[in-house]
Amino acid sequence: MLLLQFSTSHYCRKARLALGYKKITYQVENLTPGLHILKLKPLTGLTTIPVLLPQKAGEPEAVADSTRIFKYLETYQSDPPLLLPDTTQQTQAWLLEDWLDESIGTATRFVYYNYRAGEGKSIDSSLSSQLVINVVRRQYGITSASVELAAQRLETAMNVLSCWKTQPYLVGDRLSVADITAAALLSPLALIPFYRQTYPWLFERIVTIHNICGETLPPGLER
Ligand SMILES: N[C@@H](CCC(=O)N[C@@H](CS)C(=O)NCC(=O)O)C(=O)O
Repeated sequence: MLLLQFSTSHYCRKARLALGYKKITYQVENLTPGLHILKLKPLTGLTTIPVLLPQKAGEPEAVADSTRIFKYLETYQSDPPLLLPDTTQQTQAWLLEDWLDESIGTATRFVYYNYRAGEGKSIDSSLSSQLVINVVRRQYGITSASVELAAQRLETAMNVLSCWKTQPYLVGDRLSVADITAAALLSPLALIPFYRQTYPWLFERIVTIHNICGETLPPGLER
């Protein structure tokens, strides 16, 4: 299998965590932002990564979108399962997955790039890095007003996810799509001191889930 990705994308981290959890062997191809559209559009009709290419007869040519990748991987190899046996719990896990994917992953992106362009500039103050950050900010419409809204959404997310303080999994009694999605999509916050200091439990869970899935820890959490 081949995963088309941007190396720094938290949505691609989400796909890698699922692949790692299932111990599926795969390669990655890092696409160049901007030029990625030329490759993806004809392949998937979309412009976003991650995209998984199963590269096997009888399998789809390309699976686009991290949620579809979860569903595809579950049919490709059911063990260990990403889904919970109880249907009510699994419905709740998909609900969390969708909310994290559509709302919180975007909020993380806004707060993260805003930080990297301001207080966190010293993480990489090179011209090329700041250029990329500014292109991303323009591409996604990251302004001080939209960052404020995103930060409020993250505050709500921390309340919703605070059950992680006392229990290892967000839903049920084993790892699910909800845990993997939260661990990936909130991981960029590890570089922001406010989140590290205010929500230490979040980063403990993120580390544990990366270890379970055999995925390299995100920047800020490496040992
Ligand atoms: N819902 C999508 C979101 C993926 C997404 O937003 N990917 C971003 C990178 S983090 C992307 O490909 N951006 C490039 C573009 O939109 O052209 C998924 O889960 O796969």
